[in-house]
Amino acid sequence: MNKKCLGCGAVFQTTNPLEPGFVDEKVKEKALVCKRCFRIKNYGDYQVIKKDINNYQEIFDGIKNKNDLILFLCDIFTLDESLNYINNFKGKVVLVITKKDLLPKSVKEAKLLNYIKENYDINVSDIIFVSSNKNYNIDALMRIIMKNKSSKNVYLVGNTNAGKSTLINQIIKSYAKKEGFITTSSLPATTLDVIEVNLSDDLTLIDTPGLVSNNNYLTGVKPSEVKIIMPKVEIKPRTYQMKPYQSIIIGNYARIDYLSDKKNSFTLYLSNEIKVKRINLNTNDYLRDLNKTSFDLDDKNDFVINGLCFCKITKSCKVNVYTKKNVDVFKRNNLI
Ligand SMILES: Nc1nc2c(ncn2[C@@H]2O[C@H](COP(=O)(O)OP(=O)(O)O)[C@@H](O)[C@H]2O)c(=O)[nH]1
Ligand SMILES: [Mg+2]
Repeated sequence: MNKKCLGCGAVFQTTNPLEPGFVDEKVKEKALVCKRCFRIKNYGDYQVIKKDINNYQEIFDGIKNKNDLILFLCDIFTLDESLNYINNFKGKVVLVITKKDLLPKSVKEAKLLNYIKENYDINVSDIIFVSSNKNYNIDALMRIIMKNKSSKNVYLVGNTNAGKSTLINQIIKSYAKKEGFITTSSLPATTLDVIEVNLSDDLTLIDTPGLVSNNNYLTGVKPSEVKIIMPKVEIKPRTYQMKPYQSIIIGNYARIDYLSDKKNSFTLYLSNEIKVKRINLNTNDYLRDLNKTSFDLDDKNDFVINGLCFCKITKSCKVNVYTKKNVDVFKRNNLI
C-alpha cells in the first residue's frame, strides 16, 4: 500500500505541491508527514490544497451505513447546523460537544444538556461535553466509547473545525503515552482523508475530514481573519444596554440595527478578539450594504450569525442583521 501522511491522511506523492500529500523527492523515504502538514505544524502557515469536495461527501456517505459506533463532534457554536445531520447514521451515535473551555464558567452543563434534549430532535446513545485543550472529560468519554462500541472501529465525524483531530491527539497522548501526529488547525479541510489510529487490540479511532459548511461565516474567510473570529479561550460575554435605535457593529463582519423604542439588553457571545462598538442607528451606513435579515424576536430568543456569534436578548424587539451573503442567520430559543 502507498505510504500515507500521518498528519492529514493523504497518500504521499512527489509530483505536484498543490495536490494533497506532496513531499520533496529527497525526503520521501524518511518523511512521516507531507510538506503542507510539516509547515502547518512548524510554521503555522497553511496552504490551500486542491481537493474535490465530493470526496468528503463520499467518505461521509460510506460511514453512514456502517454499524460501528459514531462519535459525532460539534462545538456549541455550530450546534444548529451540525445537529441537522446527526440522525443519519445506522450505527449508534454519541454526541460529543467539544471546546467546553470556550464557554464562560458560569454556564452550567446540566442546563445545556436539557436545552439540547428539549430543542433538538436527536437520537443519540449519550451526550458528553469535552475539552481536548484542558483534558476535560476525556476519561469519561473513553468509558462511554467502551460501553457503546459495537466493534473495534469508532468513527469521529462532524464539521471541519469541530476538533476531531485534536481530540484523537489528546486521547493518543493520554492512553498511548506518545504525541499524536494528526495535523490540526483553525482552517477548514486540514484533515484530507480518513486516518486510522490503533489505540489497542480492540480499539481503533478513525479520524475523518469534516464536512465544510457553505453557510458558516468562517468558510472562505482569509486565514488571518479566521484566527480572529474563531474563539481560542474562554469567551467573555459582552452585554450592551441598548437604547432605542442604536446599532452594534461587529468588527467589519456584521451590523445589528436595533429597531424598537424600548430599552433592551443584548449579550453577545463571540471571540474576545473581535472589536465591537455601539453607535446611534443612523450615524452611518457602515456594513448596510451586506445581506440583510429582519427579525421579530421575543424575550426568549437568541439570534445567531453562524460561525461568528450569537446574541441573547431580554425583551421582545425588532432587529435587522447585516452580514456576508450565504451565512445562516436565524433565531432560536435562548441557549444560555
Ligand atoms: N479552545 C479549544 N480549541 C480547540 C479544542 N479542540 C480543538 N480546538 C481548536 O479547533 C481548531 C480545529 O481543530 P481540529 O482538531 O483541526 O478540528 P477538525 O477539523 O475537526 O479535525 C484548532 O484550531 C484547534 O486548536 C478545545 O478543546 N478547545
Ligand atoms: Mg481534522
